[in-house]
Amino acid sequence: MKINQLNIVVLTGAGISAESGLRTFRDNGGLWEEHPVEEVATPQAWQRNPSMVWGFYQSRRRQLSEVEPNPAHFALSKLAEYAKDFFLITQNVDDLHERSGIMDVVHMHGQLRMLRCELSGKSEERMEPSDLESDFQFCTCCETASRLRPDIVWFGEQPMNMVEIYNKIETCDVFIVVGSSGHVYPAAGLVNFAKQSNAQTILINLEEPLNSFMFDETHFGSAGKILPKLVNEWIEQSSL
Ligand code: BV8
Repeated sequence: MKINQLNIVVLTGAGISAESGLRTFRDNGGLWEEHPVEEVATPQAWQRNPSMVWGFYQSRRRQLSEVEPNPAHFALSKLAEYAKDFFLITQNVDDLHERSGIMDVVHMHGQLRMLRCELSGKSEERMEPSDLESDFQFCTCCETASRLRPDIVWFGEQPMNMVEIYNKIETCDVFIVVGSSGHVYPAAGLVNFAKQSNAQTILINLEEPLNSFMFDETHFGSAGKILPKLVNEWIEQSSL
């Protein structure tokens, strides 16, 4: 695969951050085991019990400073340097792709680093120590400061940047998915769109996801081991 001649789109899920120590959602010991989705990741949960939801996200926001990118993140930032065009979409809300050196990351499910004003809908980066306390935080955009919510796409809410995402997939040559169980739509359906757009589809995942039949090429195992090897092979092939 001569990656220096290819438009590459990558979609990552919680599995790429697993080796950094961030819990996935649906694996054993995953986030949803203790906190069923409907309790902490829906607008209804936020209306019903904002303190519980706020506590769930504040603990994940605080954890960001305790984790580092892993070799899988760095392999993608290396791939970005060699590909003709590289576009990274992540379902993850952590900042590990940015911290591994990738400048433009499209977070289709939002970001832990950002909080969103409930009144104006404006998002602001709020990661100072005082922003991470257990009390609710308030905006700087309204005359009377309004409560901030996590800038996260909850179930039943529309994912972000979907027009840009579909446009990029429509013209890509290769669509790679790393570390996703294929449970959540529309993210899990993007591989179908990539195939309709005649892209080669490649999966790197620990176990077989729900949508594995959609992939032309599959690599099962940990992304931190597989991805660096694959990217180096692709770079070598490009220089031949
Ligand atoms: C939408 C933010 C429409 C939260 C997340 C009823 C009403 C409305 C919608 C629906 C409905 N019924 C169904 C839907 C659609 C729904 C959906 O898909 N539900 C599923 C559960 C059936 N989707 C939505 O609601 C979406 N919105 O449809 O809007 C709309 C349209 C217009 C206008 C208005 C509305 C919104 C979905 C987004 C939800 N938010 N995250 C948070 O993060 O706190 S989803 C959540 O799951 C995470 O973002 C996560 O990224 C995502 C997917 O999970 P994965 O990333 O795949 O993680 P998972 O743990 O599942 O799997 C990890 C994988 O990694 C495993 O396969 C494992 O084997 C692998 N792995 C582990 N370790 C490694 C590894 N691989 C490699 N190496 C390793 N080391």
